[in-house]
Amino acid sequence: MTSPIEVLVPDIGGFKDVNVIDVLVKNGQVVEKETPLVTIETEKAAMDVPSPIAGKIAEVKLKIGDKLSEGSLILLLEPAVAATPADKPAEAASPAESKAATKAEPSAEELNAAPSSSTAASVSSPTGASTAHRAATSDDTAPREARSGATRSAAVDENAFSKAHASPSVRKFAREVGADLGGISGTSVKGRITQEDVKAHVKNLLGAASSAATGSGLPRVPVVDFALFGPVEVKALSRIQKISGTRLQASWLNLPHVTQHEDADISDLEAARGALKDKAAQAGVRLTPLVFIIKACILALKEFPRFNSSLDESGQNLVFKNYFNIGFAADTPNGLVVPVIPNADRLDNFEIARTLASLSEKARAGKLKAGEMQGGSFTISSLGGIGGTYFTPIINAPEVAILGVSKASQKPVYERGGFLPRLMLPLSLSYDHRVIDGAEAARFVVFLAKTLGDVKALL
Ligand code: CAO
Repeated sequence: MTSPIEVLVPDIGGFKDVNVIDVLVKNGQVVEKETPLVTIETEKAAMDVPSPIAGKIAEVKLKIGDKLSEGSLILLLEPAVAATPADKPAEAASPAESKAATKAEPSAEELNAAPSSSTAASVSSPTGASTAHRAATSDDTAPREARSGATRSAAVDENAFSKAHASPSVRKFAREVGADLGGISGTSVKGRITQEDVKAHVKNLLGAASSAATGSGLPRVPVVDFALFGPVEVKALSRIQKISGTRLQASWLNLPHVTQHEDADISDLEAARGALKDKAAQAGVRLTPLVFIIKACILALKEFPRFNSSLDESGQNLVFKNYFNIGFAADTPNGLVVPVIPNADRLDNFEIARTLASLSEKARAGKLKAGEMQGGSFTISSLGGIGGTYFTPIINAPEVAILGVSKASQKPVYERGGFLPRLMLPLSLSYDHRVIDGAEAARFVVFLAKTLGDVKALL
């Protein structure tokens, strides 16, 4: 077993306290001579410091963000057994030797001789450190590249590639995987492109290609390694979240959603609800505003039956339902569920309140049966007990509309020549625009608001 040698920062042209912007190796990793170890960045360029010899990394001694100067310790390296005399550990550790060894990336001339081997904008700096200059130097390299007749991927914009802000090792990696650096946004300091950015870009392209192949054709969101930016913790989604997530996404993608907002004046309703509180308590129920909102929705659905319909599988016919099964979104420790109050139109207010309470309790205890979440014809999502004003609920497809309810608050309303304090309830109706026109949706919410203001209709 060979004892580790120290690998130090070589001559980097007199720059001091330069930033470590990437650590390219890990403890225990086997490296070849010239394998890039770290990327450092001066005011002028990013440089890779390559390994002076082949071996195994014993211990990396720095991290991203550290500041280095010539002679700073980078890591301890166990030399490979087959080390040549020129690669003797003691010699390799000295900055002078490192200087000789740092010419890891091929020069532009070498590139011309061996076009397939590596980077576009990498040039050998006077110090021997391999650097990725930005705009200024890349202009110099571009003509030489052109003369070389190098074979490049047709999809790569060479000009943009050469101007991209990336270290030589990242450029080399991008060449190897055929990625166009010009089309990648860097996530590191000052927009520098990291190897992870290149990987994410390639994954995205592959993902897009595979979804195109499977027919969805949806562009994918970027894959980001969050751990690069700070400590993270990974927790699995709950079973309910996974199921509802898929359904919500299917609805969001398949149904053209529009949300219509309206305020309902529930001042009189609130007074009536207050007057009923004792009676409700005696009956063992809690009359929340949601009870009356359910009642008002049923009246609105009877007036506008399209909102209680669904498109059939062919998408060519509307199925009108002659029942009023009202679903309501319930927030539970395991995620969102939607219990259904069957035939809610046949229940009085106390019965609605009782069913709401028992289904909510079951939902929170995770005891809802599958049948208690099926057969809904219209859904209400009430955030009124929590707060907020308006939101855009996602339709519980194949239903065609959903009512979002927010917290009622006192607002000045201009009436009979002056402003009066009125309790206003924010309503947000999302609807499937394939089935419902905007004018019809506006009529629906206006009717609903009027009904909520009409206590007699709701008691
Ligand atoms: N405006 C003002 N106050 C309201 C209100 C409103 N719109 N709606 C409810 N409140 C009040 C209630 O009156 C009650 O106050 P009191 O105890 O003083 O009477 C309090 O807020 C709490 O009500 P609640 O939430 O317990 O009862 P609810 O009948 O309004 O709602 C349920 C039941 C199950 C729908 C609700 O608890 C819930 O889970 N809501 C979240 C739904 C959700 O997550 N939607 C988003 C889905 S999309 O991610």
